[in-house]
Amino acid sequence: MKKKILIISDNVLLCSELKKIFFEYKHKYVFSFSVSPHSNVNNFMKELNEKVYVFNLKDENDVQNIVLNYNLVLSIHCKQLFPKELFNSVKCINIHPGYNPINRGWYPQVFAIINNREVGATIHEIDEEIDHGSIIVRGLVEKEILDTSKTLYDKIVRKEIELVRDNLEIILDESYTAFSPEEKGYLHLKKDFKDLCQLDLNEISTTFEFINKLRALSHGDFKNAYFIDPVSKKKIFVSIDLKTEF
Ligand code: 0FX
Repeated sequence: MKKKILIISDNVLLCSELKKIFFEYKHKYVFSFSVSPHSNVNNFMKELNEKVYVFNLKDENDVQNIVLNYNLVLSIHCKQLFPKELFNSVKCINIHPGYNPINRGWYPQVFAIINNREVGATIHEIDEEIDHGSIIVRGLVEKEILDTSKTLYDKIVRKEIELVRDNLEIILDESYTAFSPEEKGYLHLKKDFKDLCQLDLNEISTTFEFINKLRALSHGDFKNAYFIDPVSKKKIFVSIDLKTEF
């Protein structure tokens, strides 16, 4: 009998990139795709051209369904927390867009720019703490002065795809040797990102710190950094565009 792998995701683009790699192993494994209740399942089905299930990991029946029907769960930027009833019964592996344990949690590249920390991608086993379980493989990406959140994120996603491509066989047959993170590291939550977005017009910092904050909060068309106009009281959104001479 072929081993049954469940992919659970909230990131349709990455899921569709990784599907091509997963399907190279179709002769040995059965892959099923699923999303969280807050993702648009129709969008996933259209993009993946596959049946896509919806699993609510807060629902005991859904968790039992996964436990009974799958041999391995792969989380691809799944925004739900995994309950212990799930990861204690089935091996659950997470693909994280940060270098554990340095950049655990929300939008790792944002905090890596702000705090000038190394950043990359990690594939790890899921345990009771966020982005904390034993590390299967991880890799760094180069963070440069010209990077914004967007350009650094794109490098991280490329690293995630590379790590999956190079290690999928040992992940699927669970023949890898995982190791514990060296320390607790740093964990950032969604709230930390939201707090960062409001710029205080009276805050005093160096220009370098301010440029770094704007780089960290500039991500394509997303309206992240803002200040409140003292006159109109409206939010005014700010982002930065960096170029070299040549
Ligand atoms: O799927 P994902 O790339 O990752 C996020 C977390 O960063 C990650 O730690 C967690 N494991 C995963 C489940 O969720 O997030 P996203 O697709 O919502 O956003 C991608 C990038 O876009 C993000 O790193 C920063 C940027 N972004 C996104 C939103 C929604 C913004 O700059 N502003 C935003 O409002």
